[in-house]
Amino acid sequence: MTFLAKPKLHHPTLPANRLGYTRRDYEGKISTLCAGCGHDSISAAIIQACWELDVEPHRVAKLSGIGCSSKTPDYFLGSSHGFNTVHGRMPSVLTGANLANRDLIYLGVSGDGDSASIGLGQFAHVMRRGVNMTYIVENNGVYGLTKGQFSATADQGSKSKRGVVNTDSPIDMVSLALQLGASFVGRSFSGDKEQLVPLIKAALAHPGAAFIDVLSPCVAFNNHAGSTKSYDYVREHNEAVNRIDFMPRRSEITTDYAPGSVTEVVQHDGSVLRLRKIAEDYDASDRIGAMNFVQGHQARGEIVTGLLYLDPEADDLHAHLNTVDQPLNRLDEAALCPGAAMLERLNASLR
Ligand SMILES: Cc1ncc(C[n+]2csc(CCOP(=O)(O)OP(=O)(O)O)c2C)c(N)n1
Ligand code: SF4
Ligand SMILES: [Mg+2]
Repeated sequence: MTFLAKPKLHHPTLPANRLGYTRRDYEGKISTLCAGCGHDSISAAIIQACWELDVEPHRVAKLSGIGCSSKTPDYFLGSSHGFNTVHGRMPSVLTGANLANRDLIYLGVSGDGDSASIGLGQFAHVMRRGVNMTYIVENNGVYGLTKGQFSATADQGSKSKRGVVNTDSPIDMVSLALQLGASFVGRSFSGDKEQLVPLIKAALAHPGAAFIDVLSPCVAFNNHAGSTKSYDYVREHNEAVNRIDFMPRRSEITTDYAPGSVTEVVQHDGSVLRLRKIAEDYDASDRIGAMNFVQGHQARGEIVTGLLYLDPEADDLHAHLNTVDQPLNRLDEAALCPGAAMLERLNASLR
């Protein structure tokens, strides 16, 4: 794969976070995507979120599949661990890595083709198992990398660049994630950094399966009139239900809000999400209500965005399997090979 390295020069006045890193320290190589591609804005939002959260880059593992979207981990977090897997297989590789080393922050980046077609089964199981990760689908309704075929998220009746009408029903990744048991579900738009950055920060801090569907227009193949994934269409039909402010445990809460306009949700790790309601009738703690709301609005052609569902009591696959606190890849031989007597007892218990 061709790539361009970035010059290492930093401007001396760039602000630094608590670790002493500037935003440049969270960047990767120069993007080779088309100018104006929504995916580049999502990479910028990930960089901003990790910088603001003071994430240590070596503690992040970024994984992806195949597609323009799945190429993007090359363009952010250049000092983090990375694995570009086979098409649609990112979730199982991420699950394995997470089981082996629970100490890293897992970030899965995928496309609508990668996750809703070839990888749909993998997507389903990583969500229902509650793997502790942030899973971002960069959703443009087409297979961008292979020149713009409709993907499974393309809306019925929407038109391709050449005027072909899509006759198939769409798969809504948000509804699927809700149904499959994800404990954090959000939707956003690559062109709305104000909404996307805090959503990514909250997802990274969430101790369970966090899913974000990000509408991310493909300027080469799906940004025309008749597309429902174009910049214009998404801007015109975007219905934000709330806005979140994410505060890590240590920060002092300084912003003032009118009484009653904000709900605070404290997560396991002490981080606080402040949810400012926009839609009065929306309750982000009600999974079934969220499914009804999202689907009802979708039937009217509206795109519901924001933090759509959050389980503040979420746990993850390690809790379900009752694994030890120490990462499995750091267990020594004595722990991994407890001896013949233990094996005998184990075998006896299974007879
Ligand atoms: C096993 C396999 N089948 C098909 C392909 C061809 N292929 C490459 S990327 C892609 C779809 C990418 O679409 P999406 O995930 O939406 O990413 P985008 O490029 O739109 O960001 C396909 C079908 C492949 N690389 N491997
Ligand atoms: S083809 Fe589409 S998805 Fe791929 S880089 Fe270009 S604009 Fe982005
Ligand atoms: Mg796509």
